[in-house]
Amino acid sequence: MMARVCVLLALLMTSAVVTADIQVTNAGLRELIPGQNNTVAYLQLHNSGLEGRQLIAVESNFAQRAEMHTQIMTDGMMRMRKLDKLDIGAFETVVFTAGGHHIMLYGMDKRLNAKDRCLVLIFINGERLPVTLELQSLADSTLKSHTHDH
Ligand SMILES: [Cu+2]
Repeated sequence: MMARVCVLLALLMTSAVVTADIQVTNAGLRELIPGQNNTVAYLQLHNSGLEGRQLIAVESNFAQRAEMHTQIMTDGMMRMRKLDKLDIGAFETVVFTAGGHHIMLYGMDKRLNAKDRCLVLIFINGERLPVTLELQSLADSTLKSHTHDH
């Protein structure tokens, strides 16, 4: 069922006109910590188009809710804040990574180990860009520094 959703999303993508402007790389999903049902996804977006783009939401087929977050330093503490929109200027690269922007996934179901994990990036012009996330093991040292206790 989930795999069929991914195929459908991919078909929607090919019918969109302007998705070629956004290239997604390093799209990864951190493996769920035992006992938790929230995790994070990271990716890198590059806008190769002449016009700025605005990301306004994210959705996923495996979590109840997905949000864009950033981390800011407040009173010497790193805190997370929800991003309602994110601009990607012409020729700009925006990186979601540990310690910075990230995609928060809440209420993960038991299908985490299914082969396909689709995240859909939703732009202000209505365009939906599906991204397949690679599952990244907790042992991957590049992911260890992120904590999410909110
Ligand atoms: Cu967060």
